[in-house]
Amino acid sequence: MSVSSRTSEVIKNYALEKYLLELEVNGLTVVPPEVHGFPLEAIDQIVELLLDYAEAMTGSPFSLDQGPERRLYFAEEPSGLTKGAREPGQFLIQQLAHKHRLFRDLAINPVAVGLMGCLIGHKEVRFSSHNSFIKWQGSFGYGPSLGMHADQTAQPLPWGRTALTANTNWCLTEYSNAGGCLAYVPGSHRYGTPAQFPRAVQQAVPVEAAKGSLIAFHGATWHGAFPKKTPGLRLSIANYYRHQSVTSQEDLSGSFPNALAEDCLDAALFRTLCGFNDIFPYKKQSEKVPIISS
Ligand SMILES: O=C(O)CCC(=O)C(=O)O
Ligand SMILES: [Fe+2]
Repeated sequence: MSVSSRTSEVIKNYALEKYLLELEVNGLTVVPPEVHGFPLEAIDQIVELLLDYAEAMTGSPFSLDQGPERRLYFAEEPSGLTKGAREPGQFLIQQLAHKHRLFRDLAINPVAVGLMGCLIGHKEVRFSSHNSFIKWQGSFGYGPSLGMHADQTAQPLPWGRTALTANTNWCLTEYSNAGGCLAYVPGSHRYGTPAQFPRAVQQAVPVEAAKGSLIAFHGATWHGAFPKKTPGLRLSIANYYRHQSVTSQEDLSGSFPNALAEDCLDAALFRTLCGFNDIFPYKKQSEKVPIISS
């Protein structure tokens, strides 16, 4: 079955019309666990895995209630959203699909992929990256800008109606304003521009959501996050998707191991979303060569 026909079935089977309407109007929607169907027990397992990776990567034990047990610092100036942060309040665990089957199963959750397909195009949607945000208490966060941005900002203007990238944030812990949840500007995907200041901060609203929720948003939607004022961890996974014509953040089409792609709930879909079947970028002569006829 093609990704396209699979997707329209998913919309019908999971009754996603309400969430599609929110994406259309607001540029973001929150899908509760009972709708997306990814089991909460699997979310709990994922949390345990991430706490273990966080300890292995930093050397500090991490707990949901306390955050990192030891004081951490960046040996080098961080880049991206955390650039200029006075002290680290979060870090990213990258390349999750390499690490455990559960992360691959999450990335191909039919509701997540269906919604991404509606924004980007069912045939054109591909993986871009699979990252976890490990965030703990800190009054600064992303600073006064709240780190507001649109994910597809690297793409040249004018942006059209079709999303060039789109994102899912899986809330592995409860999302609250004081707990440092995602911030976004409703309807900003229609402005068709990178985030503008101070408007992006003035109009930002919190995305509060229960543990296990799936937040889906358009690549043009202005978003960031509030500082985490409460103790403990805010854990999320950002499974980020792209239009086939946009470069991926992680090199999945060229170097993701085939054997791992086979080991998930839907290997054909996983391979398609990696871009294994795409003609570009080719890695050897792809056009036929004429030979001398006898
Ligand atoms: O939760 C956050 O800190 C921001 C997430 C974000 O910007 C993203 O997933 O693109
Ligand atoms: Fe983002």
